[in-house]
Amino acid sequence: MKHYEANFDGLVGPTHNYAGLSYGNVASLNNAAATSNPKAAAKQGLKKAKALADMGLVQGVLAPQERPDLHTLRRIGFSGTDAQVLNKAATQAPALLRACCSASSMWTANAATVSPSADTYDGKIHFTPANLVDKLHRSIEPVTTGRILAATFNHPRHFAHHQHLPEHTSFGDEGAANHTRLCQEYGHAGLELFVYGQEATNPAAKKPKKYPARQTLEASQAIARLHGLDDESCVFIQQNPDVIDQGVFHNDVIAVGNQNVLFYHEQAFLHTEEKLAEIRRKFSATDLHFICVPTSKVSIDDVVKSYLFNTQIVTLSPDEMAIIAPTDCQANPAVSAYLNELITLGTPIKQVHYFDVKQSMQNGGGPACLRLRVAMTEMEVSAVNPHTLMNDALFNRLNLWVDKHYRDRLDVADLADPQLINESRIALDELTQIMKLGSVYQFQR
Ligand code: SUG
Repeated sequence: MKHYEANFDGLVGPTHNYAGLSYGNVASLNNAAATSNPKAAAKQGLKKAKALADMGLVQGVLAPQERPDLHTLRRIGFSGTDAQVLNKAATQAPALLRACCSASSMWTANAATVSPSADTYDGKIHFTPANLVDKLHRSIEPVTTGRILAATFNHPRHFAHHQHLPEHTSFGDEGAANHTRLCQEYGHAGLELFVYGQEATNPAAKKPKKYPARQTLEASQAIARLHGLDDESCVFIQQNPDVIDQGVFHNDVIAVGNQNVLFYHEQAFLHTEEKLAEIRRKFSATDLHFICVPTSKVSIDDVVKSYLFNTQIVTLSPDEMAIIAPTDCQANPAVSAYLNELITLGTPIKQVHYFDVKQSMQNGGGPACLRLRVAMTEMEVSAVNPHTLMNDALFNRLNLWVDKHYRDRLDVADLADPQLINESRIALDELTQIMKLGSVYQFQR
């Protein structure tokens, strides 16, 4: 049977804006209060997704969430009509309103952790939505994320959906952004690498001094248990706390894996040599490529600015992988020189393709943040809701939909505009019909 690694990209929602909500994420803070362009953001994302589908990869789309999140605003005591709720929040608690308006569900690398059927105890693909407790604006995502995942991967024989982990900092979980999987073929059992920022129950363990470590070891271990992964198919690695303090808020900003390739920066992890030895021991095949980028070639500052590691490594044919990079990598002299060299080094990575995803980058989300990877057999692909899979028809339909409903500029002050609620609802109601999702937004009303 054929097997694939599908990418499910988050469709950027109509309220995409720059509110500076993510302490520890340098781009989010630097662009706070800039004017956004939701229409361009959604189209940049669609273009990347379509290009990957055109490369022959299985590509899906995950629907955005409804924002402003009136349900949360009512839950915290704002009452009246929808317009009154918005108005009261805007005047009494503008920071809370901003948190309830983010289009942050676009970064589907944070939607969930996914273990493919080849790795799990029951032969199903397991999904656990990330609780995202570290950031208020993201902590309101997991329930709807779970619904969207269930409406997309909607076949109980093939897909197992778990509830997100308990909503406490001990279980801080940011999903696939801190998880990567090495394997020989996508359909073969793989080695799942869980990278965490801190140990919540061990106050003596190292952790960053300045910025938060969003992922805990306890969360990563809980996911491995839930998904029924055995010890020999997991490696738990601590992220280097010093790089978190320099703006590497998720591991996917400093490392990425695909099949038998692990591409990482020399400063990415703690106890690197020990952990690489564990990977070598547990990864049974011999042709493992550790591609380590030294600081002398690319500094942490350049890593954070360019998102060199927030690239997608995709397999185009058995001996050819490509890197899907943001144009910011091309614009950075050290990084573009490195990438030009990388494709000549004799590793499986032979091509680089650049995409303009600037609207997302300005909030700290590169190409890899915008996608959730799901390794699947041919039969599992055919069990996915077909209306979520990218093709010419869906691409054209979604572009028309964006043209019809999205604004081309949005300032933070515009989040108080009651018209934005109607625009967003009308757009998402139409989208649930296009993607045949059912009532995924119902509880938010
Ligand atoms: O959680 N930015 C997101 C970016 C997520 C990137 N994802 C991965 N690395 N996988 C975050 O920090 C900024 C929103 C704002 O400031 O308006 C934001 O949420």
